[in-house]
Amino acid sequence: MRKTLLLLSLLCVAHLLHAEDGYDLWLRYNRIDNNDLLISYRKTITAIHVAGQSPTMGAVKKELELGLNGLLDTHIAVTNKPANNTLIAGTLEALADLKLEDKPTGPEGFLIVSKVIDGKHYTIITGNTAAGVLYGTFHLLRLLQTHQPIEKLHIISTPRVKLRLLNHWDNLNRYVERGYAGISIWNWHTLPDYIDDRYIDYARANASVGINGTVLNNVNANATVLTAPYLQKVAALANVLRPYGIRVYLSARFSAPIEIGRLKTADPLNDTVRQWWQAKAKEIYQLIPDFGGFLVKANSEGQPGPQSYGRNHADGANMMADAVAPFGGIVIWRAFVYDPQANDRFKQAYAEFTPLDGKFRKNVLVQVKNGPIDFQPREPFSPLFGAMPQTPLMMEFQLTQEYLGQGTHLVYEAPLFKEVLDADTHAKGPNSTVAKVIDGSLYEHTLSGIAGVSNVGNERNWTGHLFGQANWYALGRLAWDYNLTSEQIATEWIRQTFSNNPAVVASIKEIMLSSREAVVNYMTPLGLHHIMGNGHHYGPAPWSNKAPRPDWDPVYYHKADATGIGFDRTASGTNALEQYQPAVRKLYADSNTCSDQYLLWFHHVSWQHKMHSGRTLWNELCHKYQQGVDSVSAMQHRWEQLKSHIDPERFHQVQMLLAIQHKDAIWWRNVCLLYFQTFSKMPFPANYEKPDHTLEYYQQQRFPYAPGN
Ligand code: BDP
Repeated sequence: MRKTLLLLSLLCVAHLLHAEDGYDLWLRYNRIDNNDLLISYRKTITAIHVAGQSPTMGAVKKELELGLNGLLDTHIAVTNKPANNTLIAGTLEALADLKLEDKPTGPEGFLIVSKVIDGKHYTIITGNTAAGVLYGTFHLLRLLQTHQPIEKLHIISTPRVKLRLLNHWDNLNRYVERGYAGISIWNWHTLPDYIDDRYIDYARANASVGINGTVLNNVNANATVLTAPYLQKVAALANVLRPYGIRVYLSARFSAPIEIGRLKTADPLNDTVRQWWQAKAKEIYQLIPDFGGFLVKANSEGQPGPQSYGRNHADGANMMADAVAPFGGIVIWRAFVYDPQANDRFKQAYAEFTPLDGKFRKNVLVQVKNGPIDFQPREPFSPLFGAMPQTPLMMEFQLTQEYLGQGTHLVYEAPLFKEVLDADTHAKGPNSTVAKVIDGSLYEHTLSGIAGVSNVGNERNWTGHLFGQANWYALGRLAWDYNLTSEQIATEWIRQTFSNNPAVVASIKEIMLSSREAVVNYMTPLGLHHIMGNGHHYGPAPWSNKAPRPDWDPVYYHKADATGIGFDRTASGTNALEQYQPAVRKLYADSNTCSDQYLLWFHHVSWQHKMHSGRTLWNELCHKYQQGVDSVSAMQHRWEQLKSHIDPERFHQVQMLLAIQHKDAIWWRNVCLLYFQTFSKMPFPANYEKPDHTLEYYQQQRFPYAPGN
């Protein structure tokens, strides 16, 4: 007895030590801390019955046991024969005897239903496939974690978007490009023999939010990943992820036939090159029968591509698409291209890709970043959305916060994602939202996809900043159902990650929901963009004008001078606006009616320009920068109030990071206003906090080892 007690208390201590370092993400499964609810849950579910034996059903069983034993803090029996109050999980086929009237839809959809059969109460989770059952399982666990009633369930859910992917920008040496959470979680050196538990937990986390694919390596790809020894490693990861409904994809380097195939060319119309890719695809599918396909960055930022051979993106994409088509694979071809010769980077992707609409194979998706430039705190939607009716376009969001304060700023990105998805392209009249382009419904495409550039690394809490987890979470949830609101998603995440206490939920929600506008305001208000430091992209450097190419320089984007500030993209400027439908153009074309948010995206306006608030542009700029700083102070204040409600480790981490964020917000404000003042020559408004340094001081700051560069 004493021995058991000792063991138990040791286990408890171990549990406490590791309990709240963030590793468990939103899958903490701690005992329900509301007694009435706990009692009612325990009554509703007294046993688990899992029908079927596949690896995925094994994952279902494991998760149900882990989740329910933890949440209900009791031992839940796993039975072969369902008795009263059993939770039954199985595919529709396996549960045929139950004769359910309602059916889940699609290959990944699920049905959760409370049913009385022959006088026995059951909670049933079913899907057309085991993957559906898995998604239903996580949904049910989420209901418990967020303290929802479960006695009378009737939930039918189907994902709106087919491919819900993470894109890892992870190099084979484990360096993560734009990674702020340690090194890559993929330990290529010890693969395929060593399977880190983290791989499984990564799979669980993704499955819990419906993410069903992962591109393992950086878009700036190394061809080595396509060599036989590395494919063995990829196959080992595929085996771990498969039970969780996750397929692996690889970024493919276009010149791989030269680099690892010893060919003289990578010309997509060359027969030997085509055969090389076909053979490579065959080799991959022999190892990984459900391999997802290739992601390709071509002719962009120095990457090789079809244009090097006088061919176009469709020629390149189609060659690879033909190679994977016999095996059911797809090619995701990125539209992130720009040209230093062009007068406006904004226009390049549209210019290169719209003429190719209709020329891509059926198994090609073109992946477009949310905005026309590059993951800025706020961008208008990319004009490509709605402009390529015959091509399925996939959305690329960036979870890793390259331009949003990197690893140290708390920025909840769901409002950014939603803003883009909800934007109306007017491509087929009103209500042709970006979301409808992406889910394929606007143009009746069967392929559809959303990708998030991963923010995951090997740091204990996965994302470096604890709140980065919320962005990973939000991507999955929105790809599953983009009609969820940012607030709903935040609420779910907070309840699972921190607490169900209404006051805690409300406070953290305030912090999260205000954070995106805060970062816009203290970095790039009123439509400013791309004014950060070159290379590492950390911190402000609006004066920069010496990058190897002009379109990497902040001065290219803000165009501040004695007359005013902003990029004229109207007919009197580069006319990028022309790439939008007339109804969208109308929103932005007139500097007097264009919303403040996008003003400097589309107009060069005078420092005296009268804003909607009645202030001059200069004063509004000062006001917005200050507002950004104030919002961060408010976030800090709210967090401080939560001290007694959050475990010390996570509380302190976030507290310290918020202090950095506050310091950085002040830095951004001071630098930008001091610098722009050299053009506006206007005084700071009376109540303005005086900068603590001169512009020269700020200009001399260097960050040689800023991460992720
Ligand atoms: C830019 C990043 C660069 C990426 C590139 C891309 O700075 O590291 O390689 O995007 O998306 O934002 O290809």
